[in-house]
Amino acid sequence: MKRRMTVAQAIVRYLEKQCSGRDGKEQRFIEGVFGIFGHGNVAGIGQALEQDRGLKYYLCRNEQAMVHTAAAFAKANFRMRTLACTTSIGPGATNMLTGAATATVNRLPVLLMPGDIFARRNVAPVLQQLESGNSEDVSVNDCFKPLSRYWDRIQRPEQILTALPEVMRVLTSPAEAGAVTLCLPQDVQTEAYDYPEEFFQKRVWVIPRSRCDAGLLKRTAEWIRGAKKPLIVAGGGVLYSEASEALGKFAEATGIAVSETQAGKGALAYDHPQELGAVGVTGTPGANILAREADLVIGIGTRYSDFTSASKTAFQNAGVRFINMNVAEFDSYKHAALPLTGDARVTLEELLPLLAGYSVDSQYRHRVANLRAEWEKEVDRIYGLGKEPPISQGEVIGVVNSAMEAGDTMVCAAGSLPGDLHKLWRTKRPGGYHLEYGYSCMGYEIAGGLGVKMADPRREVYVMLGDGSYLMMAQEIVTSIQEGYKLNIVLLDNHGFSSIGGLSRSCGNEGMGTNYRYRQGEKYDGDVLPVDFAANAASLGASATRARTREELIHALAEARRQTRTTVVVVETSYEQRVPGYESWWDVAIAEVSEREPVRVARKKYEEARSKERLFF
Ligand SMILES: Cc1ncc(C[n+]2csc(CCOP(=O)(O)OP(=O)(O)O)c2C)c(N)n1
Ligand SMILES: [Mg+2]
Repeated sequence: MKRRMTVAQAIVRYLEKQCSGRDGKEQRFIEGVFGIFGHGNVAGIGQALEQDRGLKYYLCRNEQAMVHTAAAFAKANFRMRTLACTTSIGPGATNMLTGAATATVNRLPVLLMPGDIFARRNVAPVLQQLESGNSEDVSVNDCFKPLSRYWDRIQRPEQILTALPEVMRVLTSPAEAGAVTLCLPQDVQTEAYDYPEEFFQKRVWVIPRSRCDAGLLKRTAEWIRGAKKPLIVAGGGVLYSEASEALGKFAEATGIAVSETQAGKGALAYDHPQELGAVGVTGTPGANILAREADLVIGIGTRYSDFTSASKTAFQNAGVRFINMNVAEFDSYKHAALPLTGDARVTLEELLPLLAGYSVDSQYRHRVANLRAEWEKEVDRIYGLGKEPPISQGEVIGVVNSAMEAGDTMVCAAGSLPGDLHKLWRTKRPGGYHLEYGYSCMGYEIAGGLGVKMADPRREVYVMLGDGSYLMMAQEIVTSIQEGYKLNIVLLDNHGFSSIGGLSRSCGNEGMGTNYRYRQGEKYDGDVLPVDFAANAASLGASATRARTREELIHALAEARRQTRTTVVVVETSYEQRVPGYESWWDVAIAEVSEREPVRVARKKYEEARSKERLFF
């Protein structure tokens, strides 16, 4: 049986039928399609989506934002579901580049379908076409190649018969997941072909729980038994593998302490007895001290970004060895580790019986308990700073944390918030803490919050972001209102980029370009710019309020919870009052020569700190 359809109609029909499966659960993999139409997709994919309502269409305001929404949706679903994105050719397509990079860096599956220039070519150059004198096989969509885990351009209708299964294989592969880009020339989208009916059968893509090498697992048990100061570094892979319970049991049984990366935070609840919290540049003292001393680091689902490894200074024990559990072979070999290439949950479950009777010694257990207790005191101190307005960011974090219920999720991405949240946030369940910190992309926050809400509309989603991020991308508030997906947005207004201002000063400079103040001659040191964020949010349809004090913030958040539409609470926070760093360092290269004394001083300190960077063999 054949069915005559356009390429676009066939793509839509095919995607509708694809499911993911794991642990006996099965679900539709592509929940819907976000899109902005133009001449490059309106008559192709647009026509198909309008005629075939099996794949739900969502309208957004900006193509970059919709990719963030799709990635956040996938992250909140632990990569078991995602969304697709359709654009016109040219600027609509290239607007997705930043979203594609964000998704791929974070290993989150998203399907991008940018329109492309005519395959027929005779009408070139079409509106928005990039011309090239040395090839007719070039379009702006080639820019997606390094950002995509799979990239293809469909030049003939029958090519989708082999391309779409590849698209699905990569999207559902835990090791390969990232942006998948399927470029669709405007004319090809509308061409008809007799597609075999079987192509549109339901298909379940099982996301496997692959097992590592049995011999290496045995050796792992030997290494752990021989270790005096082991430490677990839990990354995003723990969450994607839904391995939190297995990790909790493993930590309890062995007594090995668990530290968490940004993507891995929430792997264990903050009050789990083995949980030491954040590790690395934005880590807690406990996690960082244990990391420094560790003779064995067990990395689970982590890619060891510089924030986790403190730019390769975190692990200072001369004899430190690594064991990495990771679905991606690439990551499992990092730091010359004993590679346990496989799924985190089954690996932990199979390892535990091999460690029967093993436990860390009582000194280690006491130390972990003490470090935990000291840290909780420090968090309480920062949560209760009690500064006059403008209040401190740490205190705002505490108030938002207390306003949330166990099932809710907090979303953030860039600025000074991620570092403070990583340290201070008390996470109650896996998925409750949603940080995009692979790309730390300003603008992800509200668009991402929308994806998190779509993943489970029953939960309250709290988006925390700075004034800089808000000004970069706030327009998806309109989408949240149009779709009826309510967000609780907390905007921390410190009149500029406090994170980068602080970084600039720590490098011996003066924070040029980091204040939202009027220009006065050479500098921006006039009055604060009169941006009215509450009025801005209200103009987009949100319910907006301002809060100056702790009490006003508590009240505003309670009000926001009662609202049924998106709310924005604007809090002015102190630019200077910072949460300190604890026992860590980050490599930001400082000018080797300068006319300025503070830069020379900073460079000297930098060179000393850098000498601690290690390679592992
Ligand atoms: C798209 C993008 N551009 C630039 C940066 C570099 N950057 C990181 S934080 C930051 C400032 C963020 O300002 P704001 O949201 O107000 O947060 P604050 O630093 O004040 O906490 C900048 C420019 C980035 N992460 N993302
Ligand atoms: Mg700011």
